[in-house]
Amino acid sequence: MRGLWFLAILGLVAAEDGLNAWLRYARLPCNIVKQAAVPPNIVALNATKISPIYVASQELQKGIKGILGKSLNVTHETSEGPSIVVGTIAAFTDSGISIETPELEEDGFWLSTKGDTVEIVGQNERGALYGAFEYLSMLAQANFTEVAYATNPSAAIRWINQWDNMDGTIERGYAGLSIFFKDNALVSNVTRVAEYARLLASIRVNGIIINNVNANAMILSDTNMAGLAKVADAMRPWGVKIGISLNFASPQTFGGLNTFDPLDKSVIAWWTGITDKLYKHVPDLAGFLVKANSEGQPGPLTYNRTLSDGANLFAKAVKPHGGIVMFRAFVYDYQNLNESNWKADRANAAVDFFRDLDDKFDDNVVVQVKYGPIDFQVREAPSPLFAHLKQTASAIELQVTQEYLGQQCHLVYLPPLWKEILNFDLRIDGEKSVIGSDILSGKRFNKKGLTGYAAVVNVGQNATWLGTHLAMSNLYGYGRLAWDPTVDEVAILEDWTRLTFGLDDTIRETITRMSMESWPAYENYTGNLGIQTLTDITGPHFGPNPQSMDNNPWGQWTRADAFSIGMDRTVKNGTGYAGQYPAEVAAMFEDIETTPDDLLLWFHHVPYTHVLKNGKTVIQHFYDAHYAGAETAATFSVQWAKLQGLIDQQRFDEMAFRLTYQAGHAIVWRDAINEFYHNLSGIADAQDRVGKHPWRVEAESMTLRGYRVTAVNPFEVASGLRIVQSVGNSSSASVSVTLNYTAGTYDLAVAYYDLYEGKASYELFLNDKSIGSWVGDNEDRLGFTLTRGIDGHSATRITFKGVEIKEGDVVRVDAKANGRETAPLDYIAVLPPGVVD
Ligand code: GCW
Repeated sequence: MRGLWFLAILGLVAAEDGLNAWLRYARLPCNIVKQAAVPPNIVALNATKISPIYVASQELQKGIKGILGKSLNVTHETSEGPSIVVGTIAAFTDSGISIETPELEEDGFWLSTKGDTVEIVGQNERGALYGAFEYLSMLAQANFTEVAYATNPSAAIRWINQWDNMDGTIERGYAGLSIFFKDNALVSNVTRVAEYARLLASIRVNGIIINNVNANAMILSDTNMAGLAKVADAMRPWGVKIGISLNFASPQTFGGLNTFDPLDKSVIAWWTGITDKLYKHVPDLAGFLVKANSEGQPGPLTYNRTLSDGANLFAKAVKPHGGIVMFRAFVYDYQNLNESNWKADRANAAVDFFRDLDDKFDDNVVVQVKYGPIDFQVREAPSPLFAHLKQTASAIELQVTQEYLGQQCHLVYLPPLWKEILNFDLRIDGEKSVIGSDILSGKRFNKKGLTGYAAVVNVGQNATWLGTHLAMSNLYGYGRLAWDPTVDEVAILEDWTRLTFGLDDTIRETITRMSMESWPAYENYTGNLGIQTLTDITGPHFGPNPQSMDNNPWGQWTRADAFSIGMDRTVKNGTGYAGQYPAEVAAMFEDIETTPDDLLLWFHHVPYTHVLKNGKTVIQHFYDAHYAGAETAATFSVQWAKLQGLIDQQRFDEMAFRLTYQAGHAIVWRDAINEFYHNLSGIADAQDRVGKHPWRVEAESMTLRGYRVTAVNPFEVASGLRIVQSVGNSSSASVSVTLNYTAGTYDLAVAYYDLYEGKASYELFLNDKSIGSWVGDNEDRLGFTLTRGIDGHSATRITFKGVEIKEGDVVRVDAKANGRETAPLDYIAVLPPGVVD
């Protein structure tokens, strides 16, 4: 015991794998523990083991033991003397404890630590559990102030959408296989499911759709319904209700009917029967999520029925059971969009499809709207559909999954992005209509109780849940914002950091700074001025591929040509999208003068030489922003390195690896985008950096043994436009070069390509002395969507720091191909301190 204390004082904490996320309940230092006064007993006003109140008492006992080292008793009867009492308002009243709480709404709670008794009072059991987590969060952050306050959720719907497939894979999953499904059935071991529910309860998430919106009808089989019941049982004690995504064609593909027409009697009867059966297995099923007529999914339009006919079909089936239908607004024609039509615009789709349906939905339908009209891009204008749903309840869809935002291999803290949207005032009918606090709260259109939030999350079997420790601040932040969209994004980070890594100021300041810099940096190096994330939209959505945006029907166009760039979405001359906003907002976006720079190319098509409000031309801003973004990303691993010894080794090493990877990949992004637009526009970089790399030696210019020079597609992902690949698959090969730099200490970076299905090995030498070796095994270490090509996704680099180099030294890389990996090399950079290239 004494040994542990000693280690804790030194800050040498045991290795952690991330499984407990922000619920670690790590012991506070002794001097702080001394200041804490907690009552000696816990009284849980419900003794039923599966009740959230009982769970709350167990959590309080476990947490206080961990944080303060104190063992508390749990009883279920009120007693004399100080205690922590947790229960619902009704239970408090029944026990004869008089409490005076302000009005509590569903899931709300009252927490009082004044006097010698701690009162945790929930409007319902779930609320009481939230209150217990709140109290534990305070203790874990050494916040022992006396408080007495009530808090209520801003919105009733605070859900997660998992995109888990029934075979156990996850669509856009970067953290391993599903914790819900295996071999086309629900898992039988629900340990991780319950642990996930615990995490969700602590951030006040109250519902989860567990299967992919691209849904498999097999989820409705008898066996799978029994499996759903088991999953629901595992999550219910934590106050998390489950729901499922439906495949619209199920009556035909699974039920054997010859139609799935939503107005057909046999179809209606079939869905009613299936729904009744589901509710027998899961009596508190939250409801259904439906993706219809989108990206090849079946839907009512097949039968010339409306989207509301489709939604109401399910709404009627769940109505008697108290369920709701989340109907996705992500409906667009993905095959017939034609870029040669200047007026064509995918961004128009949601409003075009839903505008006339506002009075057509049943009252238990919620239209679920992605935050922007395209698809989770690095910056989007807020969806104008919120302004058209006045009679229909709406929920916003956010994405914790970093599909277009670095796939959890890049640090990108998302609450600042979400808050741009949530804080946006749509000025509907000339009145204040802030998306978060007015619309999603249900206040603006009197829809309270039926509005809110859904976040796509790709939690998988990886111990870190999301594949990487720092991405967890996004999940935590989602819960905090869904409860209260006005919470400060820095405050969220600071709480999360203390809970996840302890109370050290350096840790908190460092992680907060890096995280707050991360979204702007990512935007800078992947696509700015509202042009979207310039990623491979016909591929895995990870690395750069700007030309993939255009000349296809997907509609994420940039309309970039040799002279100009951007989508003209004005009413006067473009697609008319700007006119989908209420008048004041429409006028702002219609006029180039009042459109903010960061959405300029979202709304306007301009020459590369157009001068921004910041005084730069569009093209020069592109160049500068990409350099600035990569430079900021390069500081992350340097900042992180300072935390060595303050954070346990396991989490330190795992993050150090990823942040170093990000620094390298940010340069891949920077160069690809800059090369591409430099080539397209023919306009020189005023600072003469693009295409110039004085500190690089291109592999194609080295002495090659067993290697040959090849081109790459897209061209801009290779420095100097060429790479080398080894000849013959498993032969050993090498590249070498005599350096011609003045003597000094340099970082040596080797740029190579790490593909799926192959693990080439490499060793770097300086004058025959080994500097280090590595294997192309990112597919095992990173978890991003895999690629088999030599492209912007596989481009990566490794850096060896502080190497002494003098003129005439010979650098050599020996390599062995493996599988698909031909040990492809792009360049070696010899970097003086401070140079990012
Ligand atoms: O963002 C796109 C994704 C698809 C996804 C779709 C959707 C589940 O690339 O993977 O499908 O959106 O949101 O329905």
